[in-house]
Amino acid sequence: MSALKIYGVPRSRAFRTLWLAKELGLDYENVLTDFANNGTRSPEYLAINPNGHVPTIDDNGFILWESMAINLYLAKKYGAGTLYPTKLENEAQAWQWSFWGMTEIERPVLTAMFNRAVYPEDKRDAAAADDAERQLQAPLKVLDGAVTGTPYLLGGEFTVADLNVASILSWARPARIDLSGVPKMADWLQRCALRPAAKAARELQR
Ligand SMILES: N[C@@H](CCC(=O)N[C@@H](CS)C(=O)NCC(=O)O)C(=O)O
Repeated sequence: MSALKIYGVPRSRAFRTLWLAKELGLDYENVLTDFANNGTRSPEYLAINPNGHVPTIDDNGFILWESMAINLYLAKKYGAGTLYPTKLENEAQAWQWSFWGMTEIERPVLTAMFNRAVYPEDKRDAAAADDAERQLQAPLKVLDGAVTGTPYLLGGEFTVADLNVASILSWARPARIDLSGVPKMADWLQRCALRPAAKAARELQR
């Protein structure tokens, strides 16, 4: 039995943590708690995450929820000096990009994806999707600028900052977000997505 349990099906935000676990080479158990069959609402699951959302981790008895907090915690614990920056300022930049991803881009990417790819055709709101795509233009330009002249957000090496933001933007393709105006950002996203650990995590979604 693994000391680390990751709750959540791979097609959910648990993907972020599964990708990170693969980057770090962690031994983990993926508990396939699924919102589609109300697994996130069972009394057992609500006892560890009263929000009824995934992902949650149980790291040898330590329970943590919120995908970005989980990833920052695991990266710091198991990847300090590689995936997790050791310099205080760089650590703060990893937080900056993680919070930025959640507050500036996650909602509009999801809105576009749901209304272009997930909801049944007759429930899709094309105007809401277009509006969400418009909202993304400014933050995606910010990201494009941040990866112009540097391969990754914190410099030469891929870190948890890249993983956290790129995992949100893994929805950009099903959301059919036009990235032609942000070519550096599109290249960066591709670099992140082609990492063996990212591919291995996507395999879990099949
Ligand atoms: N801010 C949370 C959001 C978690 C979240 O909403 N997860 C979705 C799946 S991607 C979920 O559990 N939905 C099921 C539900 O609300 O019942 C995080 O990033 O961990």
